[in-house]
Amino acid sequence: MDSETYIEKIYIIQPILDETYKNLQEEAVSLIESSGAVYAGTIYQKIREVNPATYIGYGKLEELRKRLKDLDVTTLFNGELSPSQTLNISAALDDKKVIDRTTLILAIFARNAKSNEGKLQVELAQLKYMYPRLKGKGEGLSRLGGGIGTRGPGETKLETDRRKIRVRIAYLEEKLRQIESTRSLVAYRRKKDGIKSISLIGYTNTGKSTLLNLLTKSDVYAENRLFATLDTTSRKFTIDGSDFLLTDTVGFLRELPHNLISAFHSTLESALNCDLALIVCDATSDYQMQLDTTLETLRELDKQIPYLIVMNKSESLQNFDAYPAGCIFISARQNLGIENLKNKILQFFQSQFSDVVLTIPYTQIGSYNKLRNFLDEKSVQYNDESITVSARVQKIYLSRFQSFLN
Ligand SMILES: Nc1nc2c(ncn2[C@@H]2O[C@H](COP(=O)(O)OP(=O)(O)OP(=O)(O)O)[C@@H](O)[C@H]2O)c(=O)[nH]1
Ligand SMILES: [Mg+2]
Repeated sequence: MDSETYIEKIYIIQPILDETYKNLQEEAVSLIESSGAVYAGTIYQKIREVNPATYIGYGKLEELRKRLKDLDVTTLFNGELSPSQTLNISAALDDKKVIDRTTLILAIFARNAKSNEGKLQVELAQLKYMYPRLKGKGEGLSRLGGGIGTRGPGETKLETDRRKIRVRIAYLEEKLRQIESTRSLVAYRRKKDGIKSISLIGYTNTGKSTLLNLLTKSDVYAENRLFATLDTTSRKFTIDGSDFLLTDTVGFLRELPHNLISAFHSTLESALNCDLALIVCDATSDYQMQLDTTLETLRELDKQIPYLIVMNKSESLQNFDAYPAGCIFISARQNLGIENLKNKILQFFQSQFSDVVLTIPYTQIGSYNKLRNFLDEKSVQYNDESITVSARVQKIYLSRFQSFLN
């Protein structure tokens, strides 16, 4: 099969577990389109009890088998399947290729990974996900043909045996560790330079990259599809003469599988290591779900960062009442509300920091040096008995400097 011209058609199996199933199905259609495949249809199944062997019941599978009999389609189970469930469903559907939501998202990630690190991360996640699935079959994945789950950075490795995969996994993990240690050094230098960092986080496709482009006059890839951004990009920008570092990163998705979050853990980690987060939501879509998903993901990653809520795409809103209190309405595409956003960012930093003048007797330089990481020095003046330091301190750290305050 020629993987260049082959366009995969995907049929969705949508389990009905609660009332969100319709939204999940629509999202699956967007995921399919974002992966470069074509949506072919959906079969729904209300789940009263999960069948451990095939998740959905045999009756439904037989109905689906008949429906898909003469079609060249891949079936997407819109949830997570165990390796054996995947194989059993495939067997029940005349050996049709079966993928789950994680495999589909990984395919999108593989397609969109641009940086070296992004590619390594995706390949690692793909191999880890594939590994137990290879086991069940006892043969290479090559029999599955082209398309999702067999494409991407891992492609050339698919013919290799399990031992080679294990070696490759170890190699990728080591490589990523090296990249990460370089990055911590960069982050450390930045902290030392005292530039405040702001990260754009939030649900996928809400306009984070568009906002980065607008604020920093950049040209990062922004597109109407899910997970257009995978790599973390940082750019400097200035508000009223103050420099900030703005970071754009991978977006979130409801029920994003855990192994995907962990695959991108170090990428996210660097973005979430910021002084302020702007949580970007799409005001024209289910913003409450987007916000909840984002806050939930931050909790899972154990990140407590101060944030402002930015309601993007608000250019044609008629009613502003139903939105969270204090959120900032903008349109990144039409450059609306941006001055207000900048003011809110400045106000935030002004409320977080105090400008202080410290007097440090030479006899206490040692104890002052231990605290220096907690402030940004603006100027230092050497006197006979002491030094005088003008600095900016986060209010939460102010008490540590009590004995040096004039
Ligand atoms: N109507 C409208 N569309 C916008 C606005 N801002 C961005 N968009 C569109 O929303 C889509 C997604 O924008 P991106 O900037 O790629 O979104 P993102 O949050 O970076 O998405 P991912 O990187 O895929 O997670 C694009 O088609 C943008 O043109 C806006 O203010 N109004
Ligand atoms: Mg983006």
